[in-house]
Amino acid sequence: MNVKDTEQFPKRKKVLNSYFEYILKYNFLKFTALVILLGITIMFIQQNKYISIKEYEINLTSLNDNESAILIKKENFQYDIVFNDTVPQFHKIMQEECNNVPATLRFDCHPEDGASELSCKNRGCCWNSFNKNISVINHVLLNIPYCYYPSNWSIYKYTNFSKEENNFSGFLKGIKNSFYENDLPLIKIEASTVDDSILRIKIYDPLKKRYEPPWPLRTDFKPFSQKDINAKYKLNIDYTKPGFKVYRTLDDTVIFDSSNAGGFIFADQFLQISTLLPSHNIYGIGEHRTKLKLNTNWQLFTLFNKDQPPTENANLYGSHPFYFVIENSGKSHGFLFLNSNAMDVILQPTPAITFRTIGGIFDMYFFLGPTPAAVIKQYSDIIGKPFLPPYWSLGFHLCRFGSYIFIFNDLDYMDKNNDFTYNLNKFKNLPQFVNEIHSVGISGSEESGTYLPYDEGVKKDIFIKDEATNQPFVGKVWNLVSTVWPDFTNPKTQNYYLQMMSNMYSNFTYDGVWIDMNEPSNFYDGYKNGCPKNKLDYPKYIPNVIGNILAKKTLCMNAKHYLGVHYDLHNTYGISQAIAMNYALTNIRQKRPFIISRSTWVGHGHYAGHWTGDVYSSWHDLKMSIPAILLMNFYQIPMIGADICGFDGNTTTTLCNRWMQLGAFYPFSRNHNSDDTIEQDPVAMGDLVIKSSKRALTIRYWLLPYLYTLFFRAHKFGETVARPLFFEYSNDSTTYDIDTQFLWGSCLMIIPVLEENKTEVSAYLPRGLWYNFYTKESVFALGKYYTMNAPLDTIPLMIRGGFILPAQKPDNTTTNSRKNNFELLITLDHVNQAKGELYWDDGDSLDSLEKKQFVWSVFFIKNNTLSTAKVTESSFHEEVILDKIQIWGIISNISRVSLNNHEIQFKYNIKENCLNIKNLQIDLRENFFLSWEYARFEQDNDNNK
Ligand SMILES: *[C@@H]1O[C@H](CO)[C@@H](O)[C@H](O)[C@H]1NC(C)=O
Ligand SMILES: *[C@@H]1O[C@H](CO)[C@@H](O)[C@H](O)[C@H]1NC(C)=O
Ligand SMILES: *[C@@H]1O[C@H](CO)[C@@H](O)[C@H](O)[C@H]1NC(C)=O
Ligand SMILES: *[C@@H]1O[C@H](CO)[C@@H](O)[C@H](O)[C@H]1NC(C)=O
Ligand SMILES: CC(=O)N[C@H]1CO[C@H](CO)[C@@H](O)[C@@H]1O
Repeated sequence: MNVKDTEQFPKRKKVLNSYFEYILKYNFLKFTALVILLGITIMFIQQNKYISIKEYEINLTSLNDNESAILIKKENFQYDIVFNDTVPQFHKIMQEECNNVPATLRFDCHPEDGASELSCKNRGCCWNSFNKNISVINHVLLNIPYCYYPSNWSIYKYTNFSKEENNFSGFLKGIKNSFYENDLPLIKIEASTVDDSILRIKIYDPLKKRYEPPWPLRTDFKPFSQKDINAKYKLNIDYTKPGFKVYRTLDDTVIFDSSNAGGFIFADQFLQISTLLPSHNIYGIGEHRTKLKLNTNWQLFTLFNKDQPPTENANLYGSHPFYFVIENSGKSHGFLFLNSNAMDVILQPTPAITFRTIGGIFDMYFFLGPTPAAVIKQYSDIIGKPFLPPYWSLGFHLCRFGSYIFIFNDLDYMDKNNDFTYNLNKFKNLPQFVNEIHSVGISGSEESGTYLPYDEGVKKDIFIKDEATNQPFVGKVWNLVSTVWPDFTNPKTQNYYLQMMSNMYSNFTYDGVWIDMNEPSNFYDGYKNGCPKNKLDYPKYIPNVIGNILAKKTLCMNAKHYLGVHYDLHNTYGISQAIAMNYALTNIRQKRPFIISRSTWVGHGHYAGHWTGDVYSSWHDLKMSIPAILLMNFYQIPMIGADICGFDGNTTTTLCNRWMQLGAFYPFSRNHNSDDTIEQDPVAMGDLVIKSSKRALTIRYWLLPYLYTLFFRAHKFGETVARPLFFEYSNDSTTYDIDTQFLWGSCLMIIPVLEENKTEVSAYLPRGLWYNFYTKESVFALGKYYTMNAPLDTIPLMIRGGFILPAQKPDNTTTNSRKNNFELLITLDHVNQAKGELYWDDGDSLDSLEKKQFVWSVFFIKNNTLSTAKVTESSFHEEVILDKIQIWGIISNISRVSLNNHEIQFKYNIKENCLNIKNLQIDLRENFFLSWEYARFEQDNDNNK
């Protein structure tokens, strides 16, 4: 849920264009003062309205808050303006340095409102409005800057640079001031590495420690060595400019170049770095509602965690300052700007990107790929790999915000009547209840001695505090009167939380927790009466946050945490809570914790999952859920789903029907809606929705072992679970912006219908052999769009040739499904090979991997033989029985099948080209091999044709 206050889109930066806007912007008193100063000027303006307004608007609007100006009258109504310039350094620029900057290479030198020629030139920047040709680009969210950095703008220069083998570091010395206060006079730049594929460059204050986030827990870094011959990167510094370049050694592609992109600034509350990008294929910079592939046409993304229903161009619940690029060669690299402050990220058609933050340091990581999947894996090496989920969490969840809040996963209820849905008695004994922590806050207004969480918190002194009084910071969320917030950066909070969660557990043995409102959300903008004037809440530059103030629906930025101020810690509140919750649940239940959290930050997926928040019941939201889910997989939060059928607003039968089908393939599959909307569980939606939900969810439950194996691989290797086509086909550029279809792992393609009443869908099939999941028909695709049938009760699915998927006969719950025998679905590729794997354990133990209590086998087919091999030695206490195998794509008759050299029964379906073998009773804890022979007679017949 969210704070229900509809908000406008953020105010866009603007250039003050008229005298009247100027009057509107500055308060009247100030204006009156100016009027007196200008005296005769006003008369002049009145007399010669048009021209003089046109002229003066520029100079008047150029004043910033801390500047003043005096007009000196000269002859014939000519005036000189004398500035009392509090900016110490005037930058001198040459016109030619401005003229040679093409429009796409303009980096914005005046991101605040009110840019004018004078304020721009005061920063040493170029001012130039556009000719018609340029300004006709319509619908740009961020205009092409009028005020931009000249080609050689720089306020730092390198000193003392050392390039010794084991020491690549240097200093930048300030030579001028930026417009932003408190520029750092001296900064240090330092390079280190993690391995051949990960380079880290840190730019920080060597004299005074500035805030650096404590998460993710860092691995050890080695000093960078330019002579490391294995390194996939090279670093190059041109000492004449304060930037650097990172190259991919293999093909000399420049993957980062900050020396030729304007405006490097390191002031106390304004840090900015830009780089040229090698291509327009860029992904990431979450959490935002966007297409999968980002638009580089002057796009602005703001990162500041906010209780904000997903809409385009808004800062949402999480912050992930990470992107990756597919270069023109098909190779990929990634970049993480590890900084937790509020920031703007700007993409422009150069192509180039700018990171502009208001605190912390520059801590930058480069991931050399060279495939998108390799970039994500390298990223996971730095931020931590996803948690291994309990098996039950992969089931279908149904819940509703209202008087009862619970989640269960049971397909069976669809066969019964609707009353069962909310009949607590029926589900009382299922283990799948999840506790929703409704608001993260603790009520701060119960009578002393009556509310343990508050009393204990005060006693232990673990709440976030007010800057002035040192008392708990009091706001309001769902609690009746007031709310205070635990400070999860205080080491004492972990045990406090453990105690509170244990108390709750003794009443109600929950299995998982769902944390909402932890951006953290507040019904007030800071306090009831806002935030007191202070430099953290009102910095000179405020990123383009919804609501235009940082404290909008959250805490004041000067609120105190154990580790620092809310200004620095806001974006990490959610992850700090997820870490504490993960610790509490692990200790209380001694089983794998399952946590879903709305607020996220870098590395969140190691502790918890996420859902995409308060989506609306609309076709647009259905469609946009796909990029949202794929993007979270990039951030290594594979446990992700959108509220199926939509959370806010009333759903419709046609929408909910298609959404249940798609939602069956969300890694986290949950139907959830608001309390003020119509019921939308499948049963309430009627026969069509029941039918298609059962159909799609039965496939999900059948494939749960495959899904679980994908989650295991994410946990172990930093892979994605749901992924876009280009992860598997990164050399096929047509796949780069496909986000209306996606894959589970390498081979199951999901092609949802995203338009009302459509019963056909056009889907791109990359080159290779593909099988229709329902009909087993195969097509050797040529890398083009195909039209698929999509009856109302069916979601089109395709399986790529060459794969082996573990499955299990589905049952009504995950617990029951787990007890059934296993099956293998095998699709041969064009050379009759296939591969796949199964990871299996008890689904709930904390230490299955450490204790080697699992089965992990790979399967492969070659020369008409299916063989298995264990990946590592392990044991497992239960039988893991493989009962059934189906092999698709066998195009001639089979005469004989043998298992470990013993002949066995089989069925060959000549119409479906499918070999079926049943009643196998193979225990997958043992290796086996199964081979088949083609009927000679059939083959001869074929040959004679
Ligand atoms: C400039 O402004 C400051 C602060 O308002 C004032 O103290 C100073 O006298 C002014 N200087 C001139 C030259 O007007
Ligand atoms: C547990 O239940 C009892 C009785 O309903 C109630 O008084 C108490 O507040 C509950 N404790 C927690 C931690 O929910
Ligand atoms: C949803 O439907 C209910 C019942 O028909 C109605 O009362 C409510 O106003 C609707 N809500 C919206 C947002 O349309
Ligand atoms: C889809 O079909 C439903 C039911 O027949 C109808 O109410 C709705 O208007 C149709 N929508 C579109 C976009 O055709
Ligand atoms: C009327 C007036 O003084 N206009 C000035 C505004 O500022 C620009 C740039 O400094 C001058 O060129 C104009 O003459």
